[in-house]
Amino acid sequence: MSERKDQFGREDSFDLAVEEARPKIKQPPLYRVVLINDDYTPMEFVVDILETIFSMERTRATQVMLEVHTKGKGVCGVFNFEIAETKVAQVTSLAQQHQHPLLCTMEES
Ligand code: TYC
Repeated sequence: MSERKDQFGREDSFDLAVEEARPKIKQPPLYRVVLINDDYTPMEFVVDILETIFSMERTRATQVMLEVHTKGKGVCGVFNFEIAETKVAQVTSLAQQHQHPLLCTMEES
């Protein structure tokens, strides 16, 4: 046993086993970025958005656009909060610049 003196000169033992609390760690939440259908945004514009902002190949971008067009909404990708928020802002800004009513939102996945 190791004997040492504490700050008041008392003998004390310092061999207590102290277990550190396990850090409570959790995976950060992920968010689906979703496109909403409307009657006015041109199909070509939506395909361009999916290619440029979501890095999709043209074939995939066309599939996703058609899914949104026929089902009302569709997922463009799943990202952490900051990236999802940035993509939504980029889509919204481009749609506004071109005066299209295209809506893009995010939902926790
Ligand atoms: N429905 C639009 C049209 O017929 C195309 C479209 C697809 C619009 C997807 C929005 O998120 C959207 N021109």
